[in-house]
Amino acid sequence: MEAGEVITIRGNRDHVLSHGHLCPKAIGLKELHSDADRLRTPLVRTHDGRLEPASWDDAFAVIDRRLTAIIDRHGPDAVALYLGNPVAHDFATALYASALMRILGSRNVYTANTVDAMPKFVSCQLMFGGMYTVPLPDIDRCSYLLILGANPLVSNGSLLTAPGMRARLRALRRRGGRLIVVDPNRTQTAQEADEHLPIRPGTDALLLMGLVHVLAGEDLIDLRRLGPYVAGVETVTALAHEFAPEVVAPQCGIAAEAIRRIARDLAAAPTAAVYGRTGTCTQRFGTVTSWLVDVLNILTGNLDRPGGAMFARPAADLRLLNSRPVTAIGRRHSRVRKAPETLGELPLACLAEEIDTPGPGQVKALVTVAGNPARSAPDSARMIAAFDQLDLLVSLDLYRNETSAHADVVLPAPSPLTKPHHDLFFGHFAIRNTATFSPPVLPPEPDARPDWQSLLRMIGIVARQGASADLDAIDDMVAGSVATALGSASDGVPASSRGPERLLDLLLRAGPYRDNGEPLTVARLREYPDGLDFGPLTPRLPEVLNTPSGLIELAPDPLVEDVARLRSILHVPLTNSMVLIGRRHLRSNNSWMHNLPTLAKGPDRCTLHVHPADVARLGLGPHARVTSRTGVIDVPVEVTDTVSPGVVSLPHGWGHDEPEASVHLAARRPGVNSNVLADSTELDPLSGTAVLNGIPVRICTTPMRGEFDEH
Ligand SMILES: Nc1nc2c(c(=O)[nH]1)N[C@H]1C(S)=C(S)[C@@H](COP(=O)(O)OP(=O)(O)OC[C@H]3O[C@@H](n4cnc5c(=O)[nH]c(N)nc54)[C@H](O)[C@@H]3O)O[C@H]1N2
Ligand SMILES: Nc1nc2c(c(=O)[nH]1)N[C@H]1C(S)=C(S)[C@@H](COP(=O)(O)OP(=O)(O)OC[C@H]3O[C@@H](n4cnc5c(=O)[nH]c(N)nc54)[C@H](O)[C@@H]3O)O[C@H]1N2
Ligand SMILES: [Mo]
Repeated sequence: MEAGEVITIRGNRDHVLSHGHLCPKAIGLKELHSDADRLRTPLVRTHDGRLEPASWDDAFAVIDRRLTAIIDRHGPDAVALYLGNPVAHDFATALYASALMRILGSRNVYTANTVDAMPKFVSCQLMFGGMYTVPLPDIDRCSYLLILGANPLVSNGSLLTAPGMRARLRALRRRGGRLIVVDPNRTQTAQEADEHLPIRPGTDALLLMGLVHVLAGEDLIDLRRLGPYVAGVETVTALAHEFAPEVVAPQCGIAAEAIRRIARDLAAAPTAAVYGRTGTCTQRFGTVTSWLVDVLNILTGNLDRPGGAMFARPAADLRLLNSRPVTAIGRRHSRVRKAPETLGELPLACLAEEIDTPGPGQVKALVTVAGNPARSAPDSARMIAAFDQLDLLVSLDLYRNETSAHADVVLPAPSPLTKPHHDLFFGHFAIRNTATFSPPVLPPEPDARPDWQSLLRMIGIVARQGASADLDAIDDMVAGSVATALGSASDGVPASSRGPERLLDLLLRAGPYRDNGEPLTVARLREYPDGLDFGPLTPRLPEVLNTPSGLIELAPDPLVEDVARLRSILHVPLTNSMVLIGRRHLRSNNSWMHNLPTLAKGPDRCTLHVHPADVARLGLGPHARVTSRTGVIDVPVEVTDTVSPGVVSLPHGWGHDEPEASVHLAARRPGVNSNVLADSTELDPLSGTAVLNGIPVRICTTPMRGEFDEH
């Protein structure tokens, strides 16, 4: 900093977790802060249909009037809430958004989970009794790492907070370990590996069943110390019986011999971990695949031991707030297609139809918090059309993006550099137990309000106290409910401070760590700007389990039942139709950060990767037309043999061509919205998660529309 200005952003070498590693997106925060397109004042839609700047009071007066009328007339279910990905990155927004969710009491709660990690959360809920009880590959100590459907070199690790992934994976190989990557794309991570297995999209569950089959058939199962804690081993091995490597190989596109070899290596490795991420989740067998990943960790005795797949012990543990019963799946159903709720929310793929299908219980108002469903949700063309049928759309966002462009009221989020930070959510998924509280770098900008204050005012409105409610009283109520949820783990609500730090304090005090014998608090964390290090992950069984039996459920009924669906694809004849998968880029972040010069520069990113053999076979030119059951797009072709034949890849989050949006730099190279191709009726049934990878498509050559326009 110099004279109140950010000069440069660099990593903190002394930080206990990052050791100075920075993702390029962090460097982008400087440009985000000064981006003229970033919203600095609320916007309200005027009578002639334009979004115009307004005062906070006027914006909330509009929300109060219209939201109250909708709830009065139609009840709380008429109000839907969508929480986007960045909510998980902001402890304050996350805590107040869940309070809003609770107090609103609508069944129409949606989050980015059902286009992301919900399958893993469901499998962990069923197996271990907690959605955040997620095994993490202990990559710094393991000697064999099998990665499926993840590209941590680009994503920086997902449900796996481990800064500096390239160095960690190289260290694994330097110490004699092996890295195997299963991915239809030869990604940057696959290029670092000892072996890359290009799997046919959506068939990982078959491969994993094949591995279980070999472990069982060759007497390689060794639970080690897990024996007393595991139920259902025989059920799982019996299920795997018919999935011999020779049977699954043709469907997966991976040789039976390779499957047998991997099973043997996995069993023989001194320590090993299996890890799967979005490629194993946002596909038709998401939950079964996520489950089988951990079945392998368990059958090889690698769960909960150093070098295997371990559980974090976060300083602030969200599980203390929410010890859901295992039955928290399918208690309610969506109105239109009767899709089951999972872990308190409905599938994002159902939201558009809940808005555009008339009848009792129809969604009339939508509040989006840090999300862009116009680009992130499947069949997003229908989603966008549905926005315009709402009586009220309120968006909390940094930008007038493709979603907030349709809003009636937009509430601007503050620049990240003006916010404090604590990794509340990601503490549950970090490779090492640490805690940091980072105060804001810059003071608040004039007239800026943090998201949590906007949410608090919304809580006041849905609690029928109007736009001028006593916010302190509401905040005390929120803190009281957190303290109550923490139960005996909490010693009550200190009245001295208010706001998100008080909520975080309650969680930290109830957590497992002490500092010099004193409870951990935000004030104490502030004394350690480089973070507090609680050491490497340590074994947590059986104390971490929260299943009714107190055991690890290796064969929960819903998963066992879903194997029937897996069985049904075993002998389906193979076709040579093309399938579409996604792709991420180091200098992009889902649908945003495309407006920042340093991150946006370089070659066009929104291209269709096509294998040379397919280019030749389909006679493709420089542009292709991609058609799915739900949509059509025209996109530039990039010929590359990194992607498997029969598979094409396209990143999501592009298509910055919405006329009402205001992202000027991004709009210069808008790209196309891949999610018009994703079919919102295709879900992983157990988790309600959309199938975003493995979408059947037809591809033909086409001139870009722009080329015609120019002539
Ligand atoms: N086809 C396909 N679709 C996908 C995926 C895929 O791989 N393929 N990936 C899926 C995944 S994993 C995810 S997580 C979702 C993401 O989907 P979403 O969460 O719906 O969308 P994002 O693109 O992350 O947009 C986040 C928005 O939050 C805003 N924002 C950033 N920080 C803040 C803040 O502090 N406060 C507020 N109020 N706003 C903020 C940004 O400006 C941006 O507009 O997309 C999913 N969709
Ligand atoms: N730079 C950057 N970092 C990010 C993000 C970003 O947009 N940009 N997004 C963040 C978010 S929200 C998330 S959720 C994480 C995601 O983190 P990751 O899951 O690590 O990242 P992806 O690139 O989505 O990796 C998914 C991989 O699955 C592969 N795949 C597709 N279909 C299949 C299949 O059927 N089977 C198998 N085995 N593989 C398949 C794809 O080719 C891809 O390489 O990244 C986060 N980090
Ligand atoms: Mo995500």
